[in-house]
Amino acid sequence: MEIILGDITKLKVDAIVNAANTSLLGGSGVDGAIHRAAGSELVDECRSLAGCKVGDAKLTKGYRLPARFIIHTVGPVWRGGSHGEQELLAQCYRKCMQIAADKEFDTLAFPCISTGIYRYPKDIAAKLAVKICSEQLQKNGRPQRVIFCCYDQENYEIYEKILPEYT
Ligand code: AR6
Repeated sequence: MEIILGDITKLKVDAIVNAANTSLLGGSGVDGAIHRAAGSELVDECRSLAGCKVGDAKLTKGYRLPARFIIHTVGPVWRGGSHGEQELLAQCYRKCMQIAADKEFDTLAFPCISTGIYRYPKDIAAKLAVKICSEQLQKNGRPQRVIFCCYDQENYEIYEKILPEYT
């Protein structure tokens, strides 16, 4: 597991994860950036998927992205922490890791799901992300590289503190 500070749409990996909404038809934040960079064929494929539930994940091709595939997942909106947010965010990470293992991807990059527009506290989200990915790696032995792609310095510093506990 490693951390990168930067734009996930630039990463040449087997798959990047998109922090989408239940429509899967695009939005702002990282979702908007991914749709812009991948091109309009992406939304055509997304339309055929009939949406995605919170905590679930669905795979598409990467189109014009350097990444070969995109795993679209829908994180929970933070509503104080007592509305099942932890379990739903855990499910997002678990499902994405499981798809990557099933598809035999070597490299997978995550954004900090739910920590933007969906307002999930960054430190709680990061601890959960690293814990779940570590559990999945122990279970499946792959993907070989899991990248936490932080777009802001604050998230990067949070991950820098947490990751050594797991590696
Ligand atoms: N590369 C990596 N991370 C990014 C990028 C990028 N290019 N752009 C933003 N981030 P958000 P959410 C970070 O709001 O909270 C959309 O409209 C950002 O700094 O993109 O899960 C969807 O359609 C933050 O740390 O996703 C949904 O409606 C993280 O990505 C809703 O937003 C997630 O922020 C999902 O909200």
